[in-house]
Amino acid sequence: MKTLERSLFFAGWLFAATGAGLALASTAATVTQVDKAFTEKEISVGQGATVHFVNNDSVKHNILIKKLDFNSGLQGPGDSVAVTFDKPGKFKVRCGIHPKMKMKVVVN
Ligand SMILES: [Cu+2]
Repeated sequence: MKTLERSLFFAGWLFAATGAGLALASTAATVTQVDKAFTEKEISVGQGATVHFVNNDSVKHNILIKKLDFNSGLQGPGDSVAVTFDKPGKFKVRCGIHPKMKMKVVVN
């Protein structure tokens, strides 16, 4: 009986660990800014995910997400801006300096 209980416990633990691993896969993402453009037009992440916007350009950028009331201020070359998406939905991300820089984050 004790052995069976232990086996069930282990199976449950394994399932939980695997589930956590899958959840972790969608809790972080990186988008780069190069040549005055975002490297991704659209990304999908899980609710609660943190997206890192990395300025890999030679000019300053900015991260503006109206729906989240988020404004990073000036983002110099090499600077990374982290944004956590707590709510599901579609979020337009723009650069306040370069109007043509746009992308979308879909939070599931
Ligand atoms: Cu920009």
